[in-house]
Parts: sequence; structure tokens; C-alpha cells
Amino acid sequence: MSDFKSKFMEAYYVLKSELLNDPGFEFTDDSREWVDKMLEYNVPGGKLNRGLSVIDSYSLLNDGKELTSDEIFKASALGWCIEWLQAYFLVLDDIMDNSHTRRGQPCWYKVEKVGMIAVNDGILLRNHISRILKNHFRPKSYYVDLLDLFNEVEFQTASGQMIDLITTLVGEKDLSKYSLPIHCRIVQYKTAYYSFYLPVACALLMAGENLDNHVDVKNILIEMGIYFQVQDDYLDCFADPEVLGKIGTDIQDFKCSWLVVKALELCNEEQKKILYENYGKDDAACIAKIKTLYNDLKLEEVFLEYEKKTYEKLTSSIAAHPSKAVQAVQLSFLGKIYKRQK
Ligand code: GPP
Ligand code: MG
Ligand code: MG
Ligand code: MG
Repeated sequence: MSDFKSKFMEAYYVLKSELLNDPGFEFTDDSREWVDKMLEYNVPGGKLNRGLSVIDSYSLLNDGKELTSDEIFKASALGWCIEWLQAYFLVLDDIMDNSHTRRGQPCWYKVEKVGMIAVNDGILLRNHISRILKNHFRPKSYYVDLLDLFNEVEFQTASGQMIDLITTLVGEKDLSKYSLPIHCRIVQYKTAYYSFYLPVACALLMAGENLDNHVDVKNILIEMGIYFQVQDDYLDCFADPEVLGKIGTDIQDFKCSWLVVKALELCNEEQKKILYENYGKDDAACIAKIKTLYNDLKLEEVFLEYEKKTYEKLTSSIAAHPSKAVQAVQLSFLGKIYKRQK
């Protein structure tokens, strides 16, 4: 399915060039250079799964019929809108999470001369999405639905991010409020909608579908998105940062991670004391104690068991869907993330 990758990359350069020559602003050489660097640093360097999924999904929804170059470009442009959205979220999320690295390089706000300019760059990235949609979709009958979709999903994500952040409030660090339902609510909103539902919803709109008729697809994709964020939480602690491209910060950030929720479920009184005393402290010795505890509780095995069960559950839900094309879209997503290492 990666046959679209080179076309997808070509579209990136077209879109970037349009943004660098946007008639809505009088660019100077300096400002154009800033935006160019900022985009190169933050937009194309990820796995591009979300973006590529729009073309893959659109192609599958068209029963694999050969796409015209205009269709490939349009689906790519929507895919890039999601990659731009992701860049916008990550630039700001890394500031909020006090993170160090992302995609194998320092977080954008950590780059010399950037600092808090990164906040405005995040706002610019968000605005670029609207510019791209306006430049390429304004005459389309589904333009309003696209704008509405991006607005809805951004609202859901920012709301999820809010609950992710307010559960960690300094001075109110209280592990007793962490549970699986709270975790599930956070990750459904902060990750699942924009990472899983949005690419398929874009492809459905481009294919002329009404999103109200696809609530069942949405529900399965949300389940998949929750699984994806459980993997993210697991990898935050157990992956090699070299492979993952980022250094985990969930333990010191006091995050309501799937791992701490499982640890709370499985620990004895003595281990609970260790959790309460060491979780959420930015201190190497405290972090090491939490990691030892996670190993003692065999959380790697617990995760692998969860992963297996979730995979089985998802494949059977997908198999129950009436449309073969929709099944194929969902299976291609699941295949991309099952047992991922980064
Ligand atoms: C992932 O959480 C969630 C996001 C990146 C959404 C951010 C939303 C905003 C409105 C800024 P995470 O912090 O676990 O991701 P990572 O592990 O990649 O830092
Ligand atoms: Mg975060
Ligand atoms: Mg983060
Ligand atoms: Mg994370």
C-alpha cells in the first residue's frame, strides 16, 4: 500500500510551496525562511501513517480502482492536513509534557532561538490546515463537512489533552483517582479521534459519503485508537528511545498512563507504598524504583496479553461489518499498528 508514498511526498512540496507564497501575507525572506525551516523540522519526519491512510482508505473505498492524479493529489492534501494537525499537537504537547526529544531530534521548543516561539508556530501550523483546505477544496460540495470535521476533531483532542493535564495537577497528585475508565476517557479524546477516525472520515467525505451513516466504523476506529495509545503508554517506559525517537516522561509527569493504572490494579500494599512515594517525581532514583516495580509486576507480559486480546476483539468486530471495502480499510489500519515498536 506504500505505492502512494512518493506521490504523497510530492504533494508535500507543492503544499509547502503554496504556503510559503500565501498571498494572504507579505512574506519577507526571513519570515519565509522561518516557516520553511519550521515545517521541515516538524511536519514530514514522522511515520506518516495517518496521512498515507487517507489515500489507502480512499483507494479501498473505490474498490481498488486506479485513482486519477487529481484524486491522488486531493487525498494526499487531506492526508497532509492530518500530518499538519499532528505537527501542531506535538509541538505544543512537548512543551506541556516537558519532553526532550521527538522523532529522534530535540523537541522544536528545545531548539536554540525557538523556545516559546514554538507556541506561535503551533498556531501557524493549525492555520495552514485551513489554508490548504481553502486552496484545494473550496468548490467541493463536501468543503463545509471537511471544515466541520477538522473543527470537531480538534475540539475533541484539546478536551482530551485538558483532562490528561488536569489529572496531573501539581499539589493534587493523588494516585487513588487513577483508574481504567479515566484512562480510557483521556485517550479516547486526546488520541483516537484525530489518529484513527479522522483519516477514514476524510476518505469517506471525499468518496461522497455522509458521515452520519458510518457511526459503526467510527466506533471500531475509536477502539483501535485506544489500543494505539495504550501502546504509546507502554512504549514510553519499555521501548528503546533510539528506536522510539522520543524519551519517555510519563512517570515523572505523573501521567494517568495505562501502566500505572495496571500497576495500581496488581500491586500489594507494600508495592502500593512504593508507587505513592515515587510516581510523579522528576528524580532518576524515583523513576528507577517505578520501573523496577513495573518489572516485578510483569507489566510487559500483562501488556502482551492485552495486545493479543484486543487484536482478537478488533478482528472479530471488523469481520462483522457488512462492507468488504470498509473491512479492508480497518484491517489495513490494524495491520499497521499491531505489535508496533515505535
Ligand atoms: C498524545 O499524548 C496526545 C497528543 C499528542 C495530543 C495533544 C493535543 C493537544 C491539543 C496539544 P502523549 O503526550 O502521550 O504523546 P507523546 O507520547 O507522543 O508525547
Ligand atoms: Mg501529552
Ligand atoms: Mg507528550
Ligand atoms: Mg506518550
